[in-house]
Amino acid sequence: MSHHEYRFTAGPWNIHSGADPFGPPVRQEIPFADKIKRLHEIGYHGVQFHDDDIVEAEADWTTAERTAREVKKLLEEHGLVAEFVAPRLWEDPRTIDGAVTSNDPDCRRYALDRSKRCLDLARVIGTNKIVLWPAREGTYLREAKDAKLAVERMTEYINALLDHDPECLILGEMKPNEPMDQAYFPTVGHFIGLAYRTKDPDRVGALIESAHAILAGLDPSDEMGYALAHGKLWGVHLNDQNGLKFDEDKSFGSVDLRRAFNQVRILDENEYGTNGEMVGFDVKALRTQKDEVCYRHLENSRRTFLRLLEVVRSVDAGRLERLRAERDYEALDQYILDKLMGIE
Ligand code: GLO
Ligand code: MG
Repeated sequence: MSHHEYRFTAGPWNIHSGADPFGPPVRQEIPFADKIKRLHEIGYHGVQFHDDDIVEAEADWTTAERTAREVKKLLEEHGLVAEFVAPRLWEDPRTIDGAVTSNDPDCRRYALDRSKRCLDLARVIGTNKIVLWPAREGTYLREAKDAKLAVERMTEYINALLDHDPECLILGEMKPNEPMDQAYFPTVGHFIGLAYRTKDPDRVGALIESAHAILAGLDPSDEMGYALAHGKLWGVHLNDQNGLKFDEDKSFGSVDLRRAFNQVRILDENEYGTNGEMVGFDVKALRTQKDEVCYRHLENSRRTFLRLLEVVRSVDAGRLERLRAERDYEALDQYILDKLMGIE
């Protein structure tokens, strides 16, 4: 197995002032250029963007293009690249009841136009990947929308994006709930099923977020295995999640180290990254964190990934195979625990 290097990314939204639904910001807002500089200093290679992290959604195209070029230049000055751009479709009043699955055709039109523009922005900033997190493509109550039509609308929407940019790659980032009660595409399997219904399945894949899989009651590394088996794991949002509650975006490995170990293991065993895929984190600093240490969650997540990588690569494959063959899963269990405790 090759021992390739990993490239790490995070989004500007991962460095934030700590506001939550119950309280105001508790830290200074950090200028975008400072975030970029610091990401490079702490060992990151790229940046994930929403369209409006680059330029406000209402800007005319001339302004948008110019601003995107400036942002690209800034990235280049720090040796960074853009990993993807995601249309932030969930904040505009026109997407209150969904962007793609809204019952209102004007709202759906807005969402499609904005998404096409997102593809154009992605090109300017130097990536052909866009990420779709279908935040409001679901319902608060069953009777509000048509579940079958929702799938048809999502397929049409993706087809329109594939037509708009014949080189683009579309990565679905699925989450079962929050902000909606029930999402129409709660897991990676749902989205990959839909990918095969589009006009160019080879350009439709997935980004898997650990916390989203956990919220669906699933193991993130198994979800990754599913996408890998389809050749469709093109991005990850590694983080952690303590049970079934709001999406916590905790530092990678901070709740369940073994679950994190297994994510690193499946990625490394399948040489994730050798086709240009990056290791993205979607982690948030704890609200209690002071200004001067507000990047620590990003430093820690990267450090934990790299440390777990050493553990993964130190696993004795022959021993593992033997224990599997003997079906001695108790011994296997303890072997992995000892590895994680640094005893083996
Ligand atoms: C929220 C999602 C969100 C996306 C981001 C990029 O639960 O994880 O943060 O990752 O908007 O698509
Ligand atoms: Mg995410």
